Amino acid sequence: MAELESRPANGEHAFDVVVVGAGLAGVCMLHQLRSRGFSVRVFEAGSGIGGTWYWNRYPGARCDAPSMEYSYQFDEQLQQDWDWSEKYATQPEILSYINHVADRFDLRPDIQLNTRVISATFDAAARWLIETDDGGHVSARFCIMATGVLSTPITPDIKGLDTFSGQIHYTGRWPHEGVDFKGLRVGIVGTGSSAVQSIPLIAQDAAHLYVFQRTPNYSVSAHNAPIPQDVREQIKADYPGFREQAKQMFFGMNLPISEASALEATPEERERQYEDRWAQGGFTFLGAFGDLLLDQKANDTAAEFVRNKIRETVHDPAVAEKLMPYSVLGCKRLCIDTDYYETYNRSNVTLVDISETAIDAITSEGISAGGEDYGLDMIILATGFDAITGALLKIDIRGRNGVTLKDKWEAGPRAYLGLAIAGFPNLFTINGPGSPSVLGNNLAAIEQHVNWITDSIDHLRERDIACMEATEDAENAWAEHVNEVADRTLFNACNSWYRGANVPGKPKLFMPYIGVPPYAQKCEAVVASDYEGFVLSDGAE
Ligand code: N01
Repeated sequence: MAELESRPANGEHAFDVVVVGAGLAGVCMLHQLRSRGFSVRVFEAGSGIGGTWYWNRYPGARCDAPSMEYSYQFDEQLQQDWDWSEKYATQPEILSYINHVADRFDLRPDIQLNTRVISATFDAAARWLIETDDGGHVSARFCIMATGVLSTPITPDIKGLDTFSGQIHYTGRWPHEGVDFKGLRVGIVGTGSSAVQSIPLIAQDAAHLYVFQRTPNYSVSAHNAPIPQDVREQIKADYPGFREQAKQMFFGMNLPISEASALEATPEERERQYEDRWAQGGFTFLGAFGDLLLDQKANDTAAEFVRNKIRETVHDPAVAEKLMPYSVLGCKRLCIDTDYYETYNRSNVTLVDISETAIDAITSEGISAGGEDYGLDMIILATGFDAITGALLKIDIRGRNGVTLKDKWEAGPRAYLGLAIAGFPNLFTINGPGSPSVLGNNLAAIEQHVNWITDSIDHLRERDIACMEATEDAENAWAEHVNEVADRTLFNACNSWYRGANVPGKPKLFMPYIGVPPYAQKCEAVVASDYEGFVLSDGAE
């Protein structure tokens, strides 16, 4: 094996690769690199591995992609041996799966927990110098950011937040010991996926639950259930074929999208299709017609169908009306629920509409909104994340000539293929801005990136090339293309976190790439053309 190091290793603190984050991405990255003989150190801020599934322990947390797909595919025996219990796995089950993988492949010795990376600096010798919050320093030829796309919770700017005398919990930083709601008056702020998953379970225990809703979201029933044995066996009989089929699907998961147009269908046919997809549950609803995310009028028909489901489910028409979104269905990530709308029929649940009045303040006693004071013992903030770029920009990343990533991305994030950034050689981002990442099966997207990065680093080693860097031209052209594709759809039609619209001051730019198969083809074409859009060099300035 050719040596990667072009200068003497800096004692035991020099690695071929440093990986930041030990969630699903970091764990997979470590395994793939180590299996090719690279020395790797993974740093993880948490006291355990798992990333999203380590932090988000709120009641009801589970994946919204089917578990038979939301799992690694790099090892056939692993996917044969592991049995998911339900169609959509719970957070504890996913976390135990990640821990199983770490043990099975003996990954823990290369993962340093309780250690946050605070800076990464590209030096004159073409190495990344990594500084950690425990005062540690290591160097590596390559630095891979596996920092997660939804890993930096937002603290909402609400007056008096620090004056509340009861408990405050963030869904994205849930206490490991769990939370007891019994007999408590609980207020939850936010109605995105985290709230939609947790509200039905909190309502079962709390004395009273107040839901503070600024914007209603569309939610589709998961119809979650144990995975029937025959379905499990059928998939396992040809797991690689099942994965391959998913890769050909537009969102990279087995979510068939009809080619038919909602507008050309008769009202009866539309209703039949929507009912059929609704009964299947989950994201499959979005595939009922091919034009739902392309044509406003087509989208309106699906949106009205969901509003009718809300009308049918929620007994109080005034509450039902408040729960109905009138925005474009799907331009914010659809929520997938179990008994969400049904929960508003409980006598111990109150929906507080703050769309017009906002929350005036949090006081020591509770929440004041719309001239009313809601006395509370506990506040839960399900207020979302600084998505896709938040975790990257928390680290002081400096590329060539000391340029910081923060400055480079001042007007909005740009990354070639969502993988690499001009001016930041040998730095890779897993599921970075400009890659499909959250628009589909996030774990399949992770694995595609991990494989591409591993192959690229291996390729550099074989050819004895020190540095790989995206060009600005390629990066700019890709960023334009990402937005052009988004503009052809309805995805830009609302203030979603896909566009950074949920974070005050964040540039509004559509971040994920829409379309898994064309994206994967582009990544393959780049390799086939000897890394078009990259400069491969000896690393000299
Ligand atoms: O966050 P969100 P989330 N006052 O940003 C409200 C993934 N996920 O954690 O819409 C009052 O969707 C905000 O209101 P508005 C999934 O991809 C996956 O729920 O800005 N309200 C909104 O209602 C998901 O899309 C799973 O008006 C305030 C809510 O808080 C993504 O994570 C499970 C406020 C935030 O919703 C994010 O979901 C959970 C304020 N000051 C999450 N500030 C799976 O199933 C914010 N809000 C895998």
